[in-house]
Amino acid sequence: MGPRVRFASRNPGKLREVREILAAFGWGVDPLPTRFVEPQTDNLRAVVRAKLAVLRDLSGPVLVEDSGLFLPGLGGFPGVYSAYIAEIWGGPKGFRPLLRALEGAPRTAIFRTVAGLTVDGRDHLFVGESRGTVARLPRGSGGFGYDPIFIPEGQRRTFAQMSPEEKNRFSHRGRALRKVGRFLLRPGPADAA
Ligand code: ITT
Repeated sequence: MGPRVRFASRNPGKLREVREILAAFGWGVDPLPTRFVEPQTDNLRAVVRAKLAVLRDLSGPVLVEDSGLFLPGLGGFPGVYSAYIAEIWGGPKGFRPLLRALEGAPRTAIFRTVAGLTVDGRDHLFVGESRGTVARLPRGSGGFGYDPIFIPEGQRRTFAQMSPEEKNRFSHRGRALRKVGRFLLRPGPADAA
């Protein structure tokens, strides 16, 4: 059995993607279901550092991540509140209030992931971004969360209309986690650019 990292998250969609992405680096991923009390902050890095602080005493590498959809047309909303907004407006409701709020506003969108890895008591952060636009109506049934309304730059389909491999190629999580994968293979300075 190859090397393994524990991933502390309660989101099964994230777990599936993190597994697929790190498998390409020869790393296995074990779930570590953890309920975090997230600090009230508008900063993904601060959320990730707070998650890592809870886990630092565990042995072996432990991974967390926090993601958000930032809409410049709505002043950056929902951003760090993405999980809460998905809970009340997502799923079968199709994010209708969010789509309505965007009518007449710029539809550009940035999906951002900050991944945090703690190894031997030291924390490392890695950032990944995917730029794109918000679709006028939800499309597709793949992925999770905001995938039916996010179209990455240069594409016509939403993340939810793509295969998992295709989404990972363009996604914020794919970009952040490939940095984690490279770091796990050859630890050096973390790439948190
Ligand atoms: P954790 O246990 O890992 O914290 P979470 O779902 O609470 O899981 P976040 O706070 O990072 O995680 O949630 C951000 C929200 O954005 C949440 O509703 C996700 O479903 C959504 N989201 C995150 N990554 C996404 C992706 O790749 N595609 C679509 N929606 C995504």
